[in-house]
Amino acid sequence: MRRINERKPLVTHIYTADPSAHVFEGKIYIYPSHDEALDVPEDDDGEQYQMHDYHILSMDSLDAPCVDNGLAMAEADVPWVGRQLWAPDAAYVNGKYYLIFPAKDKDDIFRIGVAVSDSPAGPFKPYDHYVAGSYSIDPAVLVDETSEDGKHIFCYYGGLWGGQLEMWQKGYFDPSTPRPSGDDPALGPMFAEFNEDLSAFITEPKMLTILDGNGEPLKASDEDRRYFEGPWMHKFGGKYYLSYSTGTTHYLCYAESDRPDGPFTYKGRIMEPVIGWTTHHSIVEIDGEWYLFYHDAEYSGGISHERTVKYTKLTIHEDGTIDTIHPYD
Ligand code: FUB
Repeated sequence: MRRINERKPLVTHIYTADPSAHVFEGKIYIYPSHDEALDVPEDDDGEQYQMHDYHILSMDSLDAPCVDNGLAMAEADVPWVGRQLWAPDAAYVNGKYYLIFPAKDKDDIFRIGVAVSDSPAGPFKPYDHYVAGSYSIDPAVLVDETSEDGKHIFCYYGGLWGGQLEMWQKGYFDPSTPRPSGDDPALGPMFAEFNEDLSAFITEPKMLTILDGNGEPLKASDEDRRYFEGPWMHKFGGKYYLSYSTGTTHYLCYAESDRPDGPFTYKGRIMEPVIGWTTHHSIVEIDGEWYLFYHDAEYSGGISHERTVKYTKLTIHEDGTIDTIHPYD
């Protein structure tokens, strides 16, 4: 039996995508990107994703209406930003709420920025600089308060193609860098630890490895399993579960590790492809049950950059394995 809001667009007055869901102050808050119905030709660099601001959504419960809390932060508020506010996440640390977002700087290079608020709904005031040493897209933050050595604020990020991750393989930004292919090891998401006010990384960013069942790194040609974009991290039974989109093959997959920085071992598929090119999600525990927040382009009739966010129940078994969701069954 499905809940009344389950697998339905949570709001339709604006297009929303890339939902990062959290429970803050007893409510469900969703931090999406804000798609715009612009007539921009689609390309592999994601020019069709011209997003200019963020609106935070919230629900009193999974069965309550979803509320748009209005403008939370706009491109013009951020001194270092040139364009394209893509998929954000949020975190609560020491009494403050943080919006962690990717955007292109004035040189058209994706960086990661942070903005602060006293309220989970914003408005968010951005730091005047991007996080030094950050690049690429799709930050996801785990505030890990249950690790053996105290609290950590981990950031996972990175995306291929328009997300520019391949362009940093030499250690500096070079747009002509060839993409890994064939038997080359696949690129993985980036990992770094934030300081307490999320104004800087306190570790050198490093790329995470995802292994197959034989302990070999996934290959670039393994497009059904290799990382593309949209990382998320949840902890379950003391283990770390990295989930992500495979991009070109449109799956949401997951991999497991005993450590936050891997190596991770590929475990399986969380969701079959949705309508639209992109798939991007978050996983959150609400009242003792697990839910997947995701988006698709069903409401817009399949227009890839006119997406709406949805949620559905996720079944996680005691050993951490996750049942695959068929989104339109
Ligand atoms: O929303 C813009 C981009 O599309 C995101 O950063 C990717 O994860 C994909 O969903």
